[in-house]
Amino acid sequence: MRTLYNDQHTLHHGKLEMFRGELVPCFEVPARADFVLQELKRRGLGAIETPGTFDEAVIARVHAPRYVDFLRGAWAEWVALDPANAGRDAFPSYWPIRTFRSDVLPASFAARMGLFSYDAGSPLTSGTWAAAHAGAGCAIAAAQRLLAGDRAAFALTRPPGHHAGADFFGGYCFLNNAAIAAQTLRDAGMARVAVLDIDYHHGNGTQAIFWERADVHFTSLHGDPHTEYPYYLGYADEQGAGAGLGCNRNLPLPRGTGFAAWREALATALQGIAAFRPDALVVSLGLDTFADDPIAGFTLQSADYLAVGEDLARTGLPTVFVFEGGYAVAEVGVNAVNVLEGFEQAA
Ligand code: Q9C
Ligand code: ZN
Repeated sequence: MRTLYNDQHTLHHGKLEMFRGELVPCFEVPARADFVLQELKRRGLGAIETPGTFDEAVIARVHAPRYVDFLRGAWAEWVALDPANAGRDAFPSYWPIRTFRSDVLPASFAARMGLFSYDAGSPLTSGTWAAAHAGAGCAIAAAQRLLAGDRAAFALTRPPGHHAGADFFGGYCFLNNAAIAAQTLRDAGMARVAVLDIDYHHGNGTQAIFWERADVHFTSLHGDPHTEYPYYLGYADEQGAGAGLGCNRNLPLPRGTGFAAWREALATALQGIAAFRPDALVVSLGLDTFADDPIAGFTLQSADYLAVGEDLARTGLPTVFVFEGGYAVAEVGVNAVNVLEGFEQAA
């Protein structure tokens, strides 16, 4: 299968993130994508292409214009506050939680940082917009490969996307690449698209984007939010609303879950997706379900990812894979490519 990749991802390189009261080195680093790229080449999985310019209209169908405008100009605003800011990343410090207003767009940059985010773990850097924008282009181009008749395509993107909502960043995510891929398929005339999120963390952004929609089915397998990030969404009783009622499915699993139980949940997820009769599948491919991941709690082994790919191939659906989390940096390439190769062998 083809990989859509843009080396501009390296422009997003956060220095530190807030963790347990101190700033620690970022887990979400450029080397993650480098390891995946290297493994793709080593195993000759298929052509690796860099998309050219693209029509941004689909981004505006997923994200709020005032949020996209903010992201595009955020770094310049941050440096304008103090020239010394050029040497440090931007973090939010204030959030409009319940009882505050979110309809007013404040003039203050600090206030807008908080309005458009939900955690202090996602530094905004000089190259965040360029990298996220190029990543969205990869997601669009991967969706277009399906429209051209390919069975599958891989968007090798970072920063990741599934925690980003219509108008907020968080969880290392700024633009929701999986949602952008799904919307691209819808805009091209596919009637129904399913998004399956197998990152360790619940895909709260993707769920929120499609919450009231009947045309995009969202299913997520993830660590139980009672104990796992992002904590405030991802429970089993969240089924969608309005026209989208019944088009959202969460399968939370306890910290410590191993491959046998995880794979059973995957089978449950795939049955629900088949019942939706989608025209295509978008997989939010997080590899932080790996046993040695430093910030997650499942125990999948590298060989298990081959079986994951095989299970996904048996849906028979045209499939876009979108790279999400996975922080065991040295192993993330083997684990990601195992999924893709398992898929190709069973397809
Ligand atoms: N310092 C994705 O996997 N922080 N995002 C967890 C570790 C947030 C993960 C605590 C984790 C976000 C795309
Ligand atoms: Zn994750």
